[in-house]
Amino acid sequence: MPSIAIDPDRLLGDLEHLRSFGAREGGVVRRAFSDADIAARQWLAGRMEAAGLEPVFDPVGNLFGLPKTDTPCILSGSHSDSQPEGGWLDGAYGVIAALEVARASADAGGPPVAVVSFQDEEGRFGALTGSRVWTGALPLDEADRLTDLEGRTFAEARAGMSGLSGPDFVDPGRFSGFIEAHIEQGPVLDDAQEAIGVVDVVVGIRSLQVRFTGYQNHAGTTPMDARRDAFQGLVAFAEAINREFVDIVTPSTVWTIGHVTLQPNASSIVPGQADFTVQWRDGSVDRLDRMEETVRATADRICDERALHLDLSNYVSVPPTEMNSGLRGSLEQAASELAPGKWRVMPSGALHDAANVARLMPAAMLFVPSIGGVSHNFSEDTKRKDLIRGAEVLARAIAG
Ligand code: HGY
Ligand code: MN
Ligand code: MN
Repeated sequence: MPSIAIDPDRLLGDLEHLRSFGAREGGVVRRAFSDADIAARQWLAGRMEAAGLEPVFDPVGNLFGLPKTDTPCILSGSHSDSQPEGGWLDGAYGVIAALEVARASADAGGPPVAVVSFQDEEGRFGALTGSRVWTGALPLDEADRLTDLEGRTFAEARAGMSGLSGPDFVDPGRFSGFIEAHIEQGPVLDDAQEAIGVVDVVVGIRSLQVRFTGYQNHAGTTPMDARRDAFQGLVAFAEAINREFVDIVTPSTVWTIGHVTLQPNASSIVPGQADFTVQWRDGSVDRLDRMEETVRATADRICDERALHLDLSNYVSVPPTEMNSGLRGSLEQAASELAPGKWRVMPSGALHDAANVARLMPAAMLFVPSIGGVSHNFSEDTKRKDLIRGAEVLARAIAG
């Protein structure tokens, strides 16, 4: 098997170009289906074509670069959409590293490599929407009913790409396995001054969109005991789950109320409506179940006690996912050759498309360090030598 030599300048040059779509304060704002996202995907399709790959947009905006081969080949990639305030490497790194390995392999007469940029990994409509639909974890008609925080549906958003999207989904049978390169997004590798993480398990996540509806009233004339204050309900809910989780969680369990909107959000009006997301993550299904029971029971109780109406929607559940031992072994071998003494096996506390793709085929992940462990922040960054080393490990794992 010929050794594949990636081109560091081409890798870094494409990463910097992708960074220009939705560029903001060193990071990116590139929400799924936004103009910046669609422009970035069109540019990626051009780069795939220039690499000899056939660019194919599926019905939900996932972009594949398919090599000409009649035997199943390895698929590599990640996502190119971002958080509302995203770093320039989250997802983007895995897409460009995969493209660079595909090019380098073709240049060296190595194995064909397919490339993918999944859509809406960052969950404008929930979480990992594009790969959940592609892998069958989420039926398309159900996905189409998902809404973003402005009330726009997934169907409306994806219609914005109808000129690019084909009618069919790419057959997963075209691929022998999936490897995703990603920044760690945490402090472990950076603190240890290591270069490569090989993932053994991707934690599971559950999340819900919650609405408490009370009664909007005058903040000066409404006695405290006559209020149906949705914000106070949210505060009571947050305090209650923090208390009740103590007997369920471990130090590595996390939970977040990350998005909150109040209606009408005015200083002299008792809030009539509170909309918020609650998500929780852990490596154990049993613990995720017990946390879910607590979330639902606590929301019911708080609303009963405070005469609030409860609505739950946009439920997301991705189970903890073991990575494939065979592909993991290839990554470990490559890491031990290219980063001897500077790599480790580790879990992923962040969610990734690999967790969905693992439902259909062998899947594995490798990490490169995040400086200061910072991510989902405009200042997210990785040393350039680590970006290059990660692509070299990916190339070695794919083509030996
Ligand atoms: O939230 C996550 O874990 C991923 O970065 N979307
Ligand atoms: Mn990501
Ligand atoms: Mn992310």
